Amino acid sequence: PDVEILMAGAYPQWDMVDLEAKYRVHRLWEAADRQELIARVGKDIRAIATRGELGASAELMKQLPKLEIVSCYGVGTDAIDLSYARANGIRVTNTPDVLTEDVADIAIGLLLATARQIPQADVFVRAARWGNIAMPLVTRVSGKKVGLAGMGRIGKAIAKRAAAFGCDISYFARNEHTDVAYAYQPDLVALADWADFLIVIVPGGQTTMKIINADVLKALGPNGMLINVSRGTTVDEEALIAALQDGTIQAAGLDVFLNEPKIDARFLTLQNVVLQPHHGSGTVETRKAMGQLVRDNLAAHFAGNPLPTPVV
Ligand code: 8YV
Repeated sequence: PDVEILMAGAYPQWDMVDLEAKYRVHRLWEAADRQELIARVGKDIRAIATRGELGASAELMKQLPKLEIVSCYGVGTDAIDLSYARANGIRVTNTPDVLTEDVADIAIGLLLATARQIPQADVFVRAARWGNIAMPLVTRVSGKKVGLAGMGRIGKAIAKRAAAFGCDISYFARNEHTDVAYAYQPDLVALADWADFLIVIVPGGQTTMKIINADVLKALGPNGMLINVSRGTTVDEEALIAALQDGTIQAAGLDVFLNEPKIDARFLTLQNVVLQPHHGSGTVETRKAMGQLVRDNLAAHFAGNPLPTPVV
């Protein structure tokens, strides 16, 4: 293999085998000294294979003078400096569609787990409390009001599932979506005030930074629950932790956090949160399709063919 690629984070073995057969792969995450690796091989790197949460900074791309493409294993490209890529003629690809159903599944799974306290009930049984004390009564999901912050591909898939539970659905987004019949609510505080459950599935990045703030949480209220399957950056975590501690909201189900995987330790002490290790797309089926799409984009690029899923 003569094309050199830099990988920002690990992919499953089936992708590594294929990538290593086709390219000279440099594993940034395994380097004892990343700067030394970049200094040594950076001048020959023509592609970065990254992951949604790792992205590619301008600082990294600047050190790769022959960089042509950044292929992201993930749909969210908020951690990739797209304006730097655009300005420097670097192509960017992502993995849309293939993960939509799984992320929508985990959103509903987290909603059910949080409201019905499934993890807590599991602990209750394992700790042999059953029969000695009563399991606390929990909160119904079916027929409730679901507020969605975000109505993109994944938002629509979540809404479809929530509708099957007989829930009323209203959504916040930058613009009204004319292809859905759900009620548009351009005011996020008003949406939170209306909703029993607020599910966050907006893209990450500057425009959605901390949009779930103290005002939104206050409006969601003491019976309200927050589900986040987007990015840690969309939530003001200080405000969320305070709201969970003092009962401003009832509970939260979270798949994403700031500083993953070294998340704020206070989350681990809270009984009213259900935690997931950023695993919305983490099924064998979806991860195989994501890896295939990353490999297809790289192969198309180096063959001079149109990219299957370009972002830039
Ligand atoms: C991650 C994601 O990329 O698609 C996204 O935007 O956040 C995820 O699918 C996944 O954890 C792989 O790194």
